[in-house]
Amino acid sequence: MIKAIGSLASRTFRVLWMLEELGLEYQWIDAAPQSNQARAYNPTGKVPALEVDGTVLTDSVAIMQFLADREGRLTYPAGSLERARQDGFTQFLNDELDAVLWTAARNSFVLPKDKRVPEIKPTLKWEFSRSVNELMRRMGDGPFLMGAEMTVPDILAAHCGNWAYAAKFPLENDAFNAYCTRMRRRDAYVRVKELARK
Ligand SMILES: N[C@@H](CCC(=O)N[C@@H](CS)C(=O)NCC(=O)O)C(=O)O
Repeated sequence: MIKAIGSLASRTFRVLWMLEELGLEYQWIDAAPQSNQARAYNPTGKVPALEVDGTVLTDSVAIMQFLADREGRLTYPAGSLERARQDGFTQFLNDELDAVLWTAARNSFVLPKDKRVPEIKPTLKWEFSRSVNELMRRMGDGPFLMGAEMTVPDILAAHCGNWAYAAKFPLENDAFNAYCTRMRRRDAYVRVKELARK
């Protein structure tokens, strides 16, 4: 039995997207970050969490990679050169896109008011744009980051694209915008969006 814990407006979206891509059965618990419900699964109150056979897993990218590895889909096998390149994309996205967006969020509404440094935001936006350009250079002709095969970092990249749009980051790279649009047309993505209306 799989339970996915966390709200759609959080990184939980990625995990639900992966579950839908893989066609796995799961129960979704719509818990806001730092809610009592979230803390019942993860003492830090952070989401997403994934409960699998009674064990709670945390951290969206680790969860997505676990699910892909377990199913042997949307990933190259561990130990292959392709997997090393795939993991390179995943690390790059975590370091250069997710971390930048998260730093902006922390300095906008997550940290206590007296700890926030809003002046950092223009620098973060500049860094984000530079990293998106580099991501597209690394992708080449696509249609996915690794070429013909969709893998874990594609969900991460497209989710960061959505996050950037919501956070009013500039999205000026046409190739990245077209890539995100393609990803948002996937049936699994649309099914997760529909969860909001249920
Ligand atoms: N590395 C973690 C980050 C989890 C995280 O920080 N989630 C946010 C919501 S997207 C959260 O729960 N924030 C509440 C907090 O930091 O107190 C992941 O990828 O899941």
